[in-house]
Amino acid sequence: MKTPLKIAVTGAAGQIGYALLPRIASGAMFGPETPIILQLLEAPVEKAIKALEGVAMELEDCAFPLLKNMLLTDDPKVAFAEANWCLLVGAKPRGPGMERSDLLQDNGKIFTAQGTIIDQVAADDARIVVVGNPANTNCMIAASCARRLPPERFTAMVRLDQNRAQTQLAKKAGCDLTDITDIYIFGNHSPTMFPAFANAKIRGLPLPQVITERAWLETTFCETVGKRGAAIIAARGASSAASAANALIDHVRDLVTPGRVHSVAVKSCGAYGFDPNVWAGLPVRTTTPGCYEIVSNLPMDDFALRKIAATNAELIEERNMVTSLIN
Ligand code: NAX
Repeated sequence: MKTPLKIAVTGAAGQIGYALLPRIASGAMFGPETPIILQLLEAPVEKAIKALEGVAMELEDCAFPLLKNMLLTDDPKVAFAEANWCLLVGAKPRGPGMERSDLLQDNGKIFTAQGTIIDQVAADDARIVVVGNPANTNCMIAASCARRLPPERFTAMVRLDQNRAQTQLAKKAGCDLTDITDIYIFGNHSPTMFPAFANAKIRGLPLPQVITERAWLETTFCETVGKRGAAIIAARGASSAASAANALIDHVRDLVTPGRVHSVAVKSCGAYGFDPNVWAGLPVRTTTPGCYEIVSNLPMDDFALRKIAATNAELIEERNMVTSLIN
């Protein structure tokens, strides 16, 4: 049998954790041949640890053949020890009256600490994925604390936005979801992100030749995708959980599957005019399992360039709010 992969998951007793862990343990993330060990981290709070014990009991009761062991802890050094994948979901939610800059500061501190510890104790091949918001900037902070692990190992999740965009386009065109391809997310995981519709395809045809209502694409479509998280909170009374967990499965599965082209927030290195040191959603092509290259040659019209400039400006503004946390 293969050596089990060690998967660290933070915020494991939260709502995304609850939807995510059974899917990882069932093989949806790493395939049906890869045994796994889950290393689950929660905040050092009695209620959270108790809830985590309950989640672990349920995972035991699922009797997943691939799940070889579980470790529950409130100590990041234990959770990240020799981990091959570190899925950083846990973060503080924005409280009443809290400014965005306060959230950036509070959550930024979590990612400084976790980035430092991951760099010290995780496996040599460790890959880190940040989901906790503000995901792009938290990822930049965590990567800045690493000395051993290079920045390209740190990615943040914009896949939920890609999946949302794909569905909205299929609904508008009245086609099957799988007919929509090449739709990628540029920039921040926030309402400023840009789903680059002009590069998308429907059954291989350029999307604007099929959905000819340019005004709908520029306004309704971009706004619906950008504000989908808020619409779900308004309807459900809680933020996206099942779809976020599903997007993380897609993010990692596509990162370990050579040839896949998908949206991932990575260090931009200046692609498409982004500041070279921000983590921006970009199309990447997986080269070998866990490695990727940025797809940097897609044409961008004036509208796209303006949208990219706006989301880039927001990423720079976020970075300016956390300069004290960047190493
Ligand atoms: P929950 O509040 O349900 O769960 C978060 C969990 O993290 C809690 O159990 C909490 O105890 C734990 N936690 C807090 N600080 C921790 C720390 N220092 N170490 C370990 N655990 C810690 O939130 P949930 O709905 O699961 O969302 C988690 C994060 O995902 C939030 O930041 C949320 O904003 C973000 N999201 C990101 C998305 C994306 O596409 N990038 C989409 C979904 C989601 O909104």
